[in-house]
Amino acid sequence: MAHQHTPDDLLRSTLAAVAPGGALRDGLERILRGRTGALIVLGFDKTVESICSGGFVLDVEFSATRLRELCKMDGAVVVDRDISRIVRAAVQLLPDVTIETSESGTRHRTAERVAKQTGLPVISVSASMRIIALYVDNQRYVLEDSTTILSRANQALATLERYKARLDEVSGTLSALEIEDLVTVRDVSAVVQRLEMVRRISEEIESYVVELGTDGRLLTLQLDELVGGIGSDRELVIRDYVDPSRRDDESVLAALAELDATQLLDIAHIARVLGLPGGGDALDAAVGPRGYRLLSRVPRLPGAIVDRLVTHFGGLQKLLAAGIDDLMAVDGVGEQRARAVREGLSRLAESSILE
Ligand code: 3AT
Ligand code: 3AT
Ligand code: MN
Repeated sequence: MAHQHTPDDLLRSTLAAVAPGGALRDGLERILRGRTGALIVLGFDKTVESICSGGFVLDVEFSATRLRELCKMDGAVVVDRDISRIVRAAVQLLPDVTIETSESGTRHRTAERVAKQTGLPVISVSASMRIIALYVDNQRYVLEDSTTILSRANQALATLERYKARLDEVSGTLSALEIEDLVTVRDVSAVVQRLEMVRRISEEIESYVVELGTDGRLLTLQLDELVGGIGSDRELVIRDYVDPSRRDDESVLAALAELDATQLLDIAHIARVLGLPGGGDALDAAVGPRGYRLLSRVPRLPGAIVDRLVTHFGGLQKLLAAGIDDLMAVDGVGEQRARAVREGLSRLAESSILE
């Protein structure tokens, strides 16, 4: 596991470490079947050392079977941060008793306190309740079996499919309006809204993928098929319409990610995040794209050339009106490339009108 910065990252990487398909999960399942229970600290540093009492000092390669055997003894097992070696077994952990814990049994109280005191993930396998729990900072996370997670993931996938269909609709409309120079703030905001909704549900599915480990392979394929390439569209729409001198792409994307569910449904709110006029009639105000998104649909056009074309022409309409000679005035655009751009844009214009 890499070094962590936020609690969410740590939970995510811990979920990945215990996901099905890995040796740690295999060991935990064996312990669960053996009904012996376990208390495992994922990481060994000065703090952990200072709260370890008794037990054995080891330095053996980690394996599922070794973990299972060592957990048959009373006490805790400590493994190193990458879960490659087992460094202590049968130790009594003596965390600071003034740290609050909401758990009841001594194993679980200890697990929660050790996680809080050391900042390292701690796993408990309950002998009596037959559950595997992760303690990460202040969070407790009970692992579920893959069937349960998969059914939730499949529901999310069905939602994603609906969102994606709606996104395709509104972005197709945007393309057509861009070509006809009829875009309003509302049309842009609707696309940004739908892109964000798709991003959120995809992120949820990605976290299931992490948790499912090897049981989530099919899910990854389905997710990629639905949303591959959408990430760049979010940036392209923003670069098309947000004034870069007023706000940068990153902060707009961050602001969108922070909207709550109600704000996300409010088109005027989205318009304000984009820095476009939002209130009342302002949603019907006309706006025009710089052309990044549609130029990205022209095959084999390098990003540097797209940038130069946008800077040179200053807007999609001027690009659409440009002839071969006008295009060739741009640095790096020879006759062949000028024709490719011209044909690419014409083809987009034709296919948009047909929709
Ligand atoms: P056995 O010989 O197995 O009975 P042991 O010294 O090996 O005793 P365990 O670690 O198996 O003890 O703990 C058994 C139970 O004793 C677990 C817990 O319910 C209780 N226990 C142990 N230490 C404490 C404690 N400090 N406070 C309250 N209960 C404790
Ligand atoms: P179960 O749900 O019964 O597995 P529990 O929280 O009720 O867990 P117990 O008091 O029954 O915990 O203790 C079970 C074992 O947990 C006993 C010992 O092997 C281990 N354990 C408990 N406290 C500590 C500790 N401070 N350090 C190391 N091992 C501990
Ligand atoms: Mn117990």
